[in-house]
Amino acid sequence: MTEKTIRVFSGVQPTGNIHIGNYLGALKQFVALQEEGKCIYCIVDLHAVTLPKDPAELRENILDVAALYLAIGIDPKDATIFVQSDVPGHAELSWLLTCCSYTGELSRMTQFKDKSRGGDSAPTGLFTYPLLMAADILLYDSDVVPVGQDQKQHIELTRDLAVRINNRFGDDTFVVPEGRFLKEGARVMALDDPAAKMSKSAESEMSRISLLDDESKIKKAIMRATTDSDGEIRYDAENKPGVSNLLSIYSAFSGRSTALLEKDYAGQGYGALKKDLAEVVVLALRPIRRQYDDIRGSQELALVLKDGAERANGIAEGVVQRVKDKFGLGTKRL
Ligand code: ATP
Ligand code: LTN
Repeated sequence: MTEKTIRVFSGVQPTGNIHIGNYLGALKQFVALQEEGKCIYCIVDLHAVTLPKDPAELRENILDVAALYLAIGIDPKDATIFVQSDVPGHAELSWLLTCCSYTGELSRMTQFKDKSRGGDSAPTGLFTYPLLMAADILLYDSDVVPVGQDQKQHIELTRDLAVRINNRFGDDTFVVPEGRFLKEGARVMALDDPAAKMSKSAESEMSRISLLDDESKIKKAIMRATTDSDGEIRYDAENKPGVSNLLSIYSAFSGRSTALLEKDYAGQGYGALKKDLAEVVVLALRPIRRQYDDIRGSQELALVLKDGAERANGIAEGVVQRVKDKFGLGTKRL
């Protein structure tokens, strides 16, 4: 086997309801990239508290994400799986990046604009959130960051910060990372409102399919998905967003292109497409659900996270020290 030289990093927030958008946009890539690189997958709990969270629920949600990482096929012997707040370097590096960023560039982040809705009482953590994300990535000298389309702007900011700081302190300060986005699945839309991204926090359960939903719920959400009235199964994201979203999801799960799916379903109605899609999704999620049920209550989970935190800290401490040296901080070098 050839030595894996690229470093892959990504994170998921422990905020419940992990859905097929998270899976198709990000998690599926996490699994595939194990072939290509040394992978580090984080459960970003510090990001989760940008909005108030119930502590007991947060603790459960952290374990849920860890179990899902294992259930989808991330191998903890090879990949590092850990919880962000177990590694102090994230918060430390985040401060240094804060001091190299501008309020203007943070104000332009669309996720901040959407979540704060323009008011001046938006939580400060929501505003500085992208800097913590940049710290997550830069802390591990990451080359590749698999994420959904909605994170593109945050990755660009991370790259801008890395280049800016490298220009000041030298190119050996940070590795400039690249985002990795899939062709199908990078932006899965809500089933009941194809103008909105499928989201963990949407009120309606029918807007999403969570990875742990039971089979009848999966079928119900797909059969009820918003389409249109012209009855033609054709991929046209602009004019037929509902049907196009279903075709994208189908394509991402089956590996069949949307063009081939259009041919398969020529002359058939939306009912047939939805029925088959429900079957495809149920079959794809069934093994994940089974694995998850085995892992979630096991002792293994805590051990994986403890080992992961040690490995992650081993890398992070070195990088934080390197960056502090560049800034002239601390006394380690005296
Ligand atoms: P929310 O849905 O509440 O906005 P989130 O799902 O974006 O939260 P995370 O759990 O951190 O927050 O997301 C994990 C990964 O899933 C990220 O890489 C993100 O880009 C991706 N992702 C999230 N929603 C979608 C979606 N609808 N389609 C594709 N990828 C998505
Ligand atoms: N911001 C991301 C979650 C996230 C992340 C990261 C993704 C936090 N840190 C580092 C990739 C790399 C989100 O909201 N989906």
